[in-house]
Amino acid sequence: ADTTLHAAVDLGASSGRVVLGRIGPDTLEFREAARFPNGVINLPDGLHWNLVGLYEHALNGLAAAVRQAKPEGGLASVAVDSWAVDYGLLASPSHLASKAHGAAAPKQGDDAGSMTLLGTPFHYRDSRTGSGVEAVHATADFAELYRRNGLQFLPFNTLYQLAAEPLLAQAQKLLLVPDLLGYWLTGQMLTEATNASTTGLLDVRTTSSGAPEWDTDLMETLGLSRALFTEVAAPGATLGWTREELTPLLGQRLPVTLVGSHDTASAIVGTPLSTPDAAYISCGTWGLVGLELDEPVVTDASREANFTNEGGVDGRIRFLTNVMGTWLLSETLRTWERQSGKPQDLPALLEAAAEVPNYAVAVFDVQDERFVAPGDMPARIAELCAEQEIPAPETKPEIVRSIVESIAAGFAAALTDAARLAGRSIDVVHMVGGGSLNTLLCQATADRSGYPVVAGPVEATAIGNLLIQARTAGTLNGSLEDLRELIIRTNNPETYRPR
Ligand code: LFR
Repeated sequence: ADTTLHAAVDLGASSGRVVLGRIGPDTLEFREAARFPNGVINLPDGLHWNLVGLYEHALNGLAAAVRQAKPEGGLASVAVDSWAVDYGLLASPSHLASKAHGAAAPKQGDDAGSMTLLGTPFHYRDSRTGSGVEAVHATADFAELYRRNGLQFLPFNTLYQLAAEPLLAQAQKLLLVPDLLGYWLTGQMLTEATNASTTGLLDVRTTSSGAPEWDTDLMETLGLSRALFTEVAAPGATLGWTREELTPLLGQRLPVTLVGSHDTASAIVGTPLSTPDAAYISCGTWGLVGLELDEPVVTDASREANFTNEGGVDGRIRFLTNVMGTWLLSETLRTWERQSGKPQDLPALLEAAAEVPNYAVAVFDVQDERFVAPGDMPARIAELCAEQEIPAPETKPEIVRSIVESIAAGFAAALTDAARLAGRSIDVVHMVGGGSLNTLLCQATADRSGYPVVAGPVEATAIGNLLIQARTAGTLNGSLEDLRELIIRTNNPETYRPR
């Protein structure tokens, strides 16, 4: 057959899914084999993720995908992607014992097959990162860091988290979230390149080379041991086979391959960029707004505008900035749910929001830091509006409309910046991810930016994950443009024209 079946494990901040896809030169079909909730876990020492729970859901989802694929020829591979920057720390039992007894550290390579997860990994929205920022900037200021790693300032970039990490002294290895799941699946440790680029510890000059490298000098400056990190491997590499111990559950051993394991990297692979001047907005919890470039832009202007040069698949550069996405809306709904004890109907609220007259719409700065932590967003919006002396939205539809318009205003400003900083023009904007279903947001983004907005696919991340798996399996070949051709041929997008 000229098609193969693959399973994408795609973990987002508010939900995870296992997507089963059939891919071939003329085929791009997919369906959800499993979906499960994810979110912030509030513990006495801060905000965390339940990664072991996610692993369990992923395993059960993979088992379902294996069962569904069996009569159709079986799964050719699986791959994991997730949000960026967060990590688990690991150590072998003998390493921990020697630390506890004050003995000499064991030899390198000790028990690499059976390392223990230390503690409960933190959520990037945890506020401990504040002290990490101060500590890092006291050693290397932001301008120096930007020159080396090309990353926008986000208080939760991995290097800041590590400066505030209570378990660092005990750790032997650090694995980013998708790599940690990959380790639990296969027993093998690698750091996938696109996600590694979000740590702040990769040398930006190597990002577009196809062979990204850690910045070991920066690690040394920051007091981080190179031994804490594994080798960096590019998408398309094979991580390994699922562990024998998982076969009773999975039914067979499966090859686990590396794709763009940073969800945004996979989302951009899965974006049907239709012209050389196309821009993108990958809109889920965050709105990642920018351009795909061949070379990084590490200028004073790009640093001041807080644009990042993250690594894409095939050495592409994701030149983008993080804008507030649907987080503001979902936290607002959560607040109302808590207050009223009743579930909130988002489609009905969006419909009512569309009828709100312009004079009742407040456009506020969605990038304000107070929106990062979970909590009562309507109250924070009212507070911000009062400070800026703009009338605050009052009714639920007014609040929803103001949030949508304010996010769209943030998107429009970021698009203008992207074009200016990269010295390019933009002729079309592709909106992908969950936000592309929000017609009010798509239209507002077209209106406020002046560019046509082409919406979809919703599942760009899972598609990007599946396409790179299929290319690795030899079912597809060619450049990202060739892969995107397949999406363009099989996808039927909605276009929003600026009014
Ligand atoms: C989107 C995303 C962004 C990253 C943020 C935190 O899901 O991966 O690209 O900045 O989450 O990891």
